[in-house]
Amino acid sequence: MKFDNILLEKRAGFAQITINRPKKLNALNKETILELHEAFKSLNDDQEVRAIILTGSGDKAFVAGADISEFADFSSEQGGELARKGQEILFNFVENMSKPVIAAINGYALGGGLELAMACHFRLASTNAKMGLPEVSLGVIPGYGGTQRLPLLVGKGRAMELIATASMIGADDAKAYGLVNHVTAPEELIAATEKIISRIMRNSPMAISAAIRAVNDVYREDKNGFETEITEFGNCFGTEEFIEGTTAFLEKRKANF
Ligand code: CO8
Repeated sequence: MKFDNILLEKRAGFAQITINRPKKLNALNKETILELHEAFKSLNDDQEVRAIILTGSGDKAFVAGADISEFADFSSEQGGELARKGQEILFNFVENMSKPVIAAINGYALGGGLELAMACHFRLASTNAKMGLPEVSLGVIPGYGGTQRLPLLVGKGRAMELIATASMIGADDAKAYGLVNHVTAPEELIAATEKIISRIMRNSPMAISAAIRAVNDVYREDKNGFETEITEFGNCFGTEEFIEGTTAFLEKRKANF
């Protein structure tokens, strides 16, 4: 697969996607969103890939937002359609990936950029990261899930303040808010993310997928997360990975997943 706007690199057991439009601070244009969809889709089906890092190219930005030049003259219908399609093929798609997707926020994560990071399963940030949803300063609101995911991560009051003031917060505040899990020096960001992935890779990929589905159902009104948990829990029994995991424990050895 050939991409013009992203880089896709596979390493031992995991992959890294780097959004690669540094001159535009990695802003998400239509093509980039389509390429990201293709890349995530192929990695979701790739049994050799057990986790994915998502980051931005250059030392300034993760993603500085949706590409404003593309929607500045849109009608109300076109705007709604852009948001709907983007949510479906990228933001919700990432959230429902069967393996952990980790955002390594290496600079500005604004608007659609922060929304993309929030659709990932969790986030790390470098000390130079700046995060915010500045859409109201453009006369529009977050359209890629930001009004929904930010309150879930940081609480309603903080989300309302961030959105209404269109302000940015730094990495330490983001960590205090629960928006990112860890803060590192810029040059250590990818290594720190890989370290977490190496711990993920010791565990059962089948069980991790099941856990992602169950955790995601906390936030879905059409699902009962407790029921999902019971079903997914039951489904683990009898699988090869469950047999390997429990047998390894009883034999006092490391499981080989
Ligand atoms: N879209 C398009 N181009 C951008 C964007 C963007 N979001 N952000 C930066 N760029 C471009 C600049 O235009 C500039 O291009 P050029 O060199 O050709 O003029 C280049 O990137 C470098 O940017 P700056 O010169 O502005 O760099 P600075 O270091 O001076 O400033 C900032 C960095 C503060 C990040 C500044 O670029 C900025 O404010 N960017 C816009 C941030 C923003 O408002 N993001 C939210 C966008 S709206 C959004 O994401 C909506 C999501 C929901 C959409 C739902 C569907 C409609």
